[in-house]
Amino acid sequence: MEGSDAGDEAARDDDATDPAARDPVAVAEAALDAVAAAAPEIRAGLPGRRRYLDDENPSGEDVLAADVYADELLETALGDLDGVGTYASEERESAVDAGEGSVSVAVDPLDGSSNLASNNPMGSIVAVYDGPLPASGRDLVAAGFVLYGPVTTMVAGVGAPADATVHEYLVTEEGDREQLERVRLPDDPTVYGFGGRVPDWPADFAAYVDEIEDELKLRYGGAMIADVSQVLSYGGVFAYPALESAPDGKLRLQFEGNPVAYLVEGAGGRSSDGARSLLDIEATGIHQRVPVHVGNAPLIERLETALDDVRPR
Ligand code: P6P
Repeated sequence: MEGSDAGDEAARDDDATDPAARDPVAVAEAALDAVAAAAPEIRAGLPGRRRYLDDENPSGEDVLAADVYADELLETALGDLDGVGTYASEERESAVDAGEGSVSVAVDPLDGSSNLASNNPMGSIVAVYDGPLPASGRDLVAAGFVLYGPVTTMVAGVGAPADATVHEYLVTEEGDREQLERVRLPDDPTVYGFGGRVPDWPADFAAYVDEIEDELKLRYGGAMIADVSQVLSYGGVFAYPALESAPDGKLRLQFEGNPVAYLVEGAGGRSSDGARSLLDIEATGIHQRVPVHVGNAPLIERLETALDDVRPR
């Protein structure tokens, strides 16, 4: 190896031993900053990428040009960070080696991208795990989502799930995040939103819906993080439940279930697959699906009672 190359290698080794690169929480903060920094460019690229490509993602879903665009921007933004060793995306079959580092980032680059055709809100989700994938939600050291709504905002938390406090941030045109209020679920719930077709709901979930629908207003928009944002703002419950046709539901644990459970639990709510916190589910694969229910604790407790015999405890 020539002198200059040897020097470069030594510099990279120094970077890899940089204390900040060894501290998962510091890497997690940098990852959230990187997603916020990429958000304006992702948002600016949406208008010209509303067409479907002749392709499917690993979950068998049609892929929009915008999905690929957001995924490539986020891989560059996150993969280059010191301390990030693995990048995984809902749009890619397997995780990508991102160099030295114990931290793995898992992203849904454009959650709810089918809303692009109808010009409804969507977002980018990031889960930051301390360790390899697939990972338990208890290995999260940060989670966040950017919401491309009338205003571009981020909801995020850093630290172990049990210690996380969640805040909303304004994402500026320059890609900086300016902290706003701490996010706490209101005590009195107002809204609910449930995915899947009504005839495809198992009888016990349908019975739960009958029980709570007179108490709450229906808010369902087809992008999980936009619907969860409603729950975080107004209180209530969001679910994409187990279906008769899909007993594990639709949403992915690594990219959607774990991060949204981290955020809702950090905001004082609860998550459940019908029997336990999503954060306690054993990770078996990066695209494993899980029934997702998140919201005010009393509503989740009533759900688990209603679904008592569905998922073994
Ligand atoms: P459906 C978006 O495709 C997504 O993964 C979630 O963001 C959303 O909650 C759900 O799927 C919407 O699914 O069946 O209502 O189109």
